[in-house]
Amino acid sequence: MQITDQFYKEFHSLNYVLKKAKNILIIAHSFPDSDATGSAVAFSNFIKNHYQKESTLACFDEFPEFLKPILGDIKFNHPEEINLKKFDIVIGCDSVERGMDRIINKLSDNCITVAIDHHPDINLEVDIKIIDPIYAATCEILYNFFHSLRGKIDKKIATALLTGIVGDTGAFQHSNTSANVLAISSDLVNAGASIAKIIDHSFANKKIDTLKFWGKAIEKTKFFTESGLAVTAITQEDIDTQGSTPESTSDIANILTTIPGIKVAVIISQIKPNIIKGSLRTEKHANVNVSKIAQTLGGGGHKLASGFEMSGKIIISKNGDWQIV
Ligand SMILES: [Mn+2]
Repeated sequence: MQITDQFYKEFHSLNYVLKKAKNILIIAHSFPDSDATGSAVAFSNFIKNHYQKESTLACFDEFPEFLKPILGDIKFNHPEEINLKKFDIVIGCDSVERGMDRIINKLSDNCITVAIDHHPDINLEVDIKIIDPIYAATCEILYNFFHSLRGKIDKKIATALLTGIVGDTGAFQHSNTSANVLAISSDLVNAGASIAKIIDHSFANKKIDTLKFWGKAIEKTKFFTESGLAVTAITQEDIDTQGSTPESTSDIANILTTIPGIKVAVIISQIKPNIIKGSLRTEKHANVNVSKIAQTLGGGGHKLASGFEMSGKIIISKNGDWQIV
């Protein structure tokens, strides 16, 4: 396996700060997914084993129920319910502009901030920035950090890291599944992580509510096969149902882009009575830059995932067809 020496300096600084730190906070992003949760859990276990220190886990939302059978019955602390001033290091894991950005101004002046992320266009100002969209998951970057320290990756840590990798690669189906991702995953399986168990809980056991929500969206999908486009609409009524979360909505886009012949998925959601939000998703191999489309519509984002907002209302006709007026 090729272990990159990228982030050599950052890893060195992070290790130094962790050695000195007394109070460590790890924050996962809002609506935490497998990667955010897996990386936070892996990191706190690593800190316990490698540095013999406890750390605090925080998130603005609760620990995902579906991950408890794999990662354990863990609780996230709500950032507003802990004394943020006491921490001397705060580490944001994954999508740091969806959570860490909300606490960064409330920390003590001496606190060292660290962002570990694989999302593009992150502008959050931190002391140690370990960010590169080349990685499939934040858990992949964490693996490299643990490996660079020659730290022991036990079964618990391996399971948490693999949970993030499985989540963000769609169980090794997305184009971000690089040779390194597979090599790392193989090492994690060797350390005791079970791919079958992780996949079972991450995907197969989706709640019935989620499946119903997906069903409604897939039913409404219009396929334009000549242009490789799949467009669906999520009404306010759909959004108000149990299965609707930002995560389950983005899953719909992932499902649609895996359909042969579909290059771009467009999800139109009625986010306010007269405002619609469009989310554009594509896969790397489709060779489409959806941010250009989003920009034309007054929005933005990056090559593979972009969005826009505009006024409009989704109208469903009697025969179940829909249009935007
Ligand atoms: Mn991620």
